[in-house]
Amino acid sequence: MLKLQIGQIVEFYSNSCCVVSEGKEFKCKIQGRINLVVGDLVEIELSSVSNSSEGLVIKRLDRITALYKSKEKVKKPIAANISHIGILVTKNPKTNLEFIDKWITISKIASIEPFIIFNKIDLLPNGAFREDQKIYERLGIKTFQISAKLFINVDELKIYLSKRTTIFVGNSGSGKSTLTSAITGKEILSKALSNNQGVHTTSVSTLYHTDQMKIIDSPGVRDIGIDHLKPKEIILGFPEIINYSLNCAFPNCSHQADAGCEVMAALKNGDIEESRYNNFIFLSNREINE
Ligand SMILES: Nc1nc2c(ncn2[C@@H]2O[C@H](COP(=O)(O)OP(=O)(O)OP(=O)(O)O)[C@@H](O)[C@H]2O)c(=O)[nH]1
Ligand SMILES: [Mg+2]
Ligand SMILES: [Zn+2]
Repeated sequence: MLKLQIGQIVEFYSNSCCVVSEGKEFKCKIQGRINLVVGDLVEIELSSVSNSSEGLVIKRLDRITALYKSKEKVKKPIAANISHIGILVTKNPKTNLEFIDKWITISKIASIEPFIIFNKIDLLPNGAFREDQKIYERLGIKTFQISAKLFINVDELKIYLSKRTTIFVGNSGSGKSTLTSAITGKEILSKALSNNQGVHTTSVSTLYHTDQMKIIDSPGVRDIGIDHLKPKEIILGFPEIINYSLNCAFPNCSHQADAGCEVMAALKNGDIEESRYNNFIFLSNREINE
């Protein structure tokens, strides 16, 4: 006898996965060639007689949201059914603003809310992130300044994450696993910063449930591929540029040297941040640059 249940993928490997359904974890094989990713909702087939913790994924339900990146020019899903992306930003390892703007762009295009977590403030003088914080708060992007290790401002972040499904993204060593552990109370190994570089670095995305929220801890990346985005789509990651571009004198304005360009005017008087403008131009023109 077989029974069917709905569950959510909490870890996905190349041809098997771990699914949580009705509060229980099942190691599942996958029927056929269903394309799956962490966060997917699936129908699983279980044996109704045995109390086994094994099952078979037979169907994927429609995704409410899906976050994509590109790898070697191929579009790949990173996670499904998430509402928020927490971008971890640190001074060590150094996170650059282009990396942040790329993540904001792919999340806005996926209708997922991005926010920024400045981490490791215990190692820094007061106000070390003030400039970066100003750039993003002006855009209405929520920011937090925390120490995942010393639990500074983690409670405030927990309130924000309540009832949401959030994926933490960022460079390797930025503290995603440390923060996931601080929030969920689960023991998660973090990357040791010793000669043993790379030990306990996260290798697969894992979804953790608490009563209040769901968190996905993802492997660190140095860069995020966005080749699947067309140059014209990039502006969707730059709402302040959309705003000013609506008043440019020419509808096909390139926002670079054109007469009557309101974007250039806003850049000159400081209403648009230079780093945001430069990243917008760079990412929009990247096919030409490559
Ligand atoms: N001082 C300090 N160290 C931190 C903080 N958060 C994380 N760390 C340290 O930074 C190192 C990397 O932390 P991880 O949580 O493993 O980083 P990660 O982003 O999960 O790394 P990957 O899994 O490789 O992507 C560990 O040695 C942590 O103890 C913090 O707020 N303050
Ligand atoms: Mg990790
Ligand atoms: Zn313009």
